[in-house]
Amino acid sequence: MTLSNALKKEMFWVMLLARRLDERAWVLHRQGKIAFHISGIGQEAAQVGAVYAIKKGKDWLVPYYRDLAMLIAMGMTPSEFVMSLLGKAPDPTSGARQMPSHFSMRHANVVSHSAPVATQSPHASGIGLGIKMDGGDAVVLTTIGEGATSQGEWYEAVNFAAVHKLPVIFLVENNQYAISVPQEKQMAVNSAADKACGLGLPGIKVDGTRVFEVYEAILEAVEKARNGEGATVIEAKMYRLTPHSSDDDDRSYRTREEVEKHKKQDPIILAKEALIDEGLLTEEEYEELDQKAKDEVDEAVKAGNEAPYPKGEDAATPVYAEEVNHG
Ligand SMILES: Cc1ncc(C[n+]2csc(CCOP(=O)(O)OP(=O)(O)O)c2C)c(N)n1
Ligand SMILES: [Mg+2]
Repeated sequence: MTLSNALKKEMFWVMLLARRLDERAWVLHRQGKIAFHISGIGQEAAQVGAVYAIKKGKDWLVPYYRDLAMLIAMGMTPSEFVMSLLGKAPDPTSGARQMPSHFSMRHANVVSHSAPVATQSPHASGIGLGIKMDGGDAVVLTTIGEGATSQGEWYEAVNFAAVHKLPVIFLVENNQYAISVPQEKQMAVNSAADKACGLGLPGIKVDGTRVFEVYEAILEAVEKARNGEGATVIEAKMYRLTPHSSDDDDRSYRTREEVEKHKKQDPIILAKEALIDEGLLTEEEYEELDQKAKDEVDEAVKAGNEAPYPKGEDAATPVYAEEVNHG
């Protein structure tokens, strides 16, 4: 399916909104207003391209902590994200019990993950098995960083999906670092996609800075999975443009020159240029969209500031069962 012009512009808008929201989270952290932020800056193209290739609400998404733009594409509002950053009661993920960026949206089939990296991958294969056993035609999209593909859980999950021909797309967001560890110290192959052939699956490589290329690659894998042809591993390569998290100082392990070089491949700039080249966007329209994104983020922060904190006496609800039947 080729994307309509309207959808292309919508995808760009989601990327831009996610970027401005992510940038504001850094500011809130440096102002001492939030405890923690883990950023998706530089990964928006892969995330938004992937979501537009699945059927929202029908298919399943098992994301990881960097997927802010993916969640915005799934319909999470900026204010919902800000609620989780500020630890306010309306946080839809957990009512402020979970760390920010451990996303879930029950009504949209977005499944929460745990903090140990790669534990989401077996969950995705399990959901895929459930779909297959029920005879359904939904698919599961799950994401992971390239570093976490060194974990046993990832191999187990991909192997299981391969053996049972499960409808799962394993999207690896290769941002070239696992905190301070560069890719070449993490794996002996050039791409996480190369690991797929040893497990009997196709391994596809795509430029993760180009939103429409990612969309095409994921769509092909989704159609295969929906047709009963099994799982695919896709590596979208990009660069983590920020430190690992608000608690990391990346000057200790990479040069400013390296980071600046990669800013030329910023997926927002590339998507903007692509739309301008196609005659779908002008510089003036971009400025308007950008202002709209900033205004929406301002509104979200205002709503977050005005929202109440959870009540102390509710802290353990629903973390622990109210009644436990030991019989
Ligand atoms: C099992 C486990 N080991 C270590 C950590 C600490 N940790 C959190 S994120 C991370 C780096 C993961 O890198 P990558 O998979 O490339 O994802 P990225 O953060 O670069 O998106 C590590 C080591 C963890 N959360 N879980
Ligand atoms: Mg990484």
